[in-house]
Amino acid sequence: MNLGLGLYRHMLTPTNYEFARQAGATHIVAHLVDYFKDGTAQKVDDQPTGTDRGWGRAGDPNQLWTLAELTDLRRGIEEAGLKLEAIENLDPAHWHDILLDGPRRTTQLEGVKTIIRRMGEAGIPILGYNFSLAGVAGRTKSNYARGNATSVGMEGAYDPPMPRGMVWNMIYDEHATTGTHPSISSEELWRRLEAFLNEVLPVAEAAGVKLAAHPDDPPMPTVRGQPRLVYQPAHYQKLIDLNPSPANTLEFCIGSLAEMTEGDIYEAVDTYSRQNRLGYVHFRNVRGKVPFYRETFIDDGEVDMLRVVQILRRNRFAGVLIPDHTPQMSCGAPWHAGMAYAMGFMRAALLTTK
Ligand SMILES: [Mn+2]
Repeated sequence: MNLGLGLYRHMLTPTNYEFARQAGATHIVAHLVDYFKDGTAQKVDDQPTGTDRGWGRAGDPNQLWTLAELTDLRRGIEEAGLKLEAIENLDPAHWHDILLDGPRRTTQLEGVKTIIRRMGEAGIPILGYNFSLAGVAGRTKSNYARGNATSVGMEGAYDPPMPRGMVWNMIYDEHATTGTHPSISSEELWRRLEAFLNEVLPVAEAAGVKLAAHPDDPPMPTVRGQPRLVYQPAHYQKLIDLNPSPANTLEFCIGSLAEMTEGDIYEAVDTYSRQNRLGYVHFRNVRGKVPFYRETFIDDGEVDMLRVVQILRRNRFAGVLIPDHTPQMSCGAPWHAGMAYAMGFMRAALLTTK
């Protein structure tokens, strides 16, 4: 089991690679989607929460991540003495009509296959994704965590209809006609996911890349009036059972799983790690359940994180843990301090459960 750090696009710099190594990381998970592009006055040194208009604008629909870009990224990280374990998330610009079953679906499926082939060629083993219409929306930010630290949470359901031109909490078409996306059924969303996996997993397998599915964040049955896929721990089994490919894995988010109203977090960790289906792990802690929860410092939530590591160890999980999100610490570098704090805890957990 290895310690990693997730870095947002604008943080993929040699200085942050040094920071990761200093904090004990051996691996990096890179976000290539720019969540902060033209967003409404969001701080770029914290996880995005956004407004009713989402986080910001999606990327260029006509520019897929190139082989050169991916190879340079991997090389830069290796030059710093680290390994690039995963790319986290697809750009809504590249797959909005796969999510929405829109007119560009076939073209975008080919685009995603191209990205996966290029990742394989560039030597990047995992693509984390979140198959969601509303995306990570409806969360609030306040001084929720210990010592008044700024953190993210939820203060009730969030179901304003989703404007046309928006998906995955980003704007992919600023010129979309006014109006909103009609709500679809849960069955329809599962059908779209299954069709996506059946198309893409054979390509991923051939390319030596694993797909890893994040559960819903926040794990509500609906957000913006649209259904969610994995908002209870048992739904992950349904996703795994859709396709037996070894490339069909999970971006296993302890925080999101702990926010779910059903199930037991330790049982969930045991069930899915025993099946050898974890791509990588988002290692974070929370208090409460949807629709009222708060992200906490790693040692201050309701989950016994050391017990989680022990279960992963027992089931021989050999992949990477990253902190996912942490509260912001009061100092000159709130994001970095929060991450360093979580990683120190994780390093100790990994050393003492061997
Ligand atoms: Mn997560």
